[in-house]
Amino acid sequence: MSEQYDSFSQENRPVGHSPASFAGHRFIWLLPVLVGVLLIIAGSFWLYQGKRSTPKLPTTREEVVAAAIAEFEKALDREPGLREAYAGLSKAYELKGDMRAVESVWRRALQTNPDQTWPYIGLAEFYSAQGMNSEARNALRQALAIEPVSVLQEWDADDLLAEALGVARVDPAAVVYGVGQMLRNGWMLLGYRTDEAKLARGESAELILFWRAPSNQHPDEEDGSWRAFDNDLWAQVLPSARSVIDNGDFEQGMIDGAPLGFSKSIYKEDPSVRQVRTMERNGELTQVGALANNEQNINASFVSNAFKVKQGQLYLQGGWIKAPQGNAFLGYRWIGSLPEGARAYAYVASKVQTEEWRHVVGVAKPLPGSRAAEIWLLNFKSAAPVAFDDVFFVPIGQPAD
Ligand SMILES: [Ca+2]
Repeated sequence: MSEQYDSFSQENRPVGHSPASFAGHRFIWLLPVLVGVLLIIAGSFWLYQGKRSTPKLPTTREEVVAAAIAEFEKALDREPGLREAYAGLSKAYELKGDMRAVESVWRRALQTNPDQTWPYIGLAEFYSAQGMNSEARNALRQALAIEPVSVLQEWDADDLLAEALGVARVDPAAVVYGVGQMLRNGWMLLGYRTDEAKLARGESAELILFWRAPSNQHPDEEDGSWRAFDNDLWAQVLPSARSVIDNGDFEQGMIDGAPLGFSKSIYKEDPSVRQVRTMERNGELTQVGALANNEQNINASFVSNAFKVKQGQLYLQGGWIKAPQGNAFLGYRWIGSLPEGARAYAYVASKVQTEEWRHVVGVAKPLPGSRAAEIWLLNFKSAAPVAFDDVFFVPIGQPAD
């Protein structure tokens, strides 16, 4: 029975920079812009309504704010889940100087959207701006328990995460990536937090995975790495995860005409197509594996040295791809006594074409009978170059069979 998770091509937005400080939400600059626009819209709507009913137009700032409040209230009557309307309404009350009303706007958002993180984040922002840091932390703590990935991406809530996990601290260099991959056993990998550069270099790194369990299910083996949150949410803490491939960051360059660790290919391309180049990625120069396809070589690959795999173990595979015109694949092939007719290879990202560097990731589960595996990086049916960097393949145990 084939149990591969290759049908979920993950195309995650990279979060390659640190979250904003606790007091400074990363997207805080968006709010005045958003509110400005909303005030104009609300104002125009009010003007339009006003022209029909009464010639009196809002002229003073107080009148415009009052009109905006009325419009946002109307919008919320119709759509109580409208995050932007709460943001606009809270800003309008702030302009009015009514801070108690701002707080109650977010309390209302909470009541009508109890399973969402954004009302807690709105509340945390408000408290934080008021210097009410313990209230802000409480709100964030609750948001973390609902869905930690987006909260950790938007806020520097590392200390709250450490507290929730019962550890002294979490790796400050780690970054949070969203995944959202549902496995066949019903467990969903929401995302993870790690220092991928370390993994790609072959060093061990802290890896924290966030899972949503099927209703009321627990991990099969609740060893010390699993922490239960509310809402069937589980965090899996691997203090020293390690990638099983060499030179996933391509920094060790070429050896005998191929990138170290990627001596093989599944195609017969001219060797000159397989290169290590220096390119810019996330603002830094770095060495990358390039498959410089051309009209004579439309299929090319980097195949890693084979490595052992274990049954009962899932693997997290990820990497970065740049393929402005190419057709890039990132995947793996299982090796061993595989079931009759099973397809040995699969991809966590297929047919990727991307102008900018794109982060891709997915979970792989060894086929029954597989004892080893190799990484496949392909540029398939394309006459244009593609590049790969920070490729990793990390054993992560498994929540359940
Ligand atoms: Ca590199």
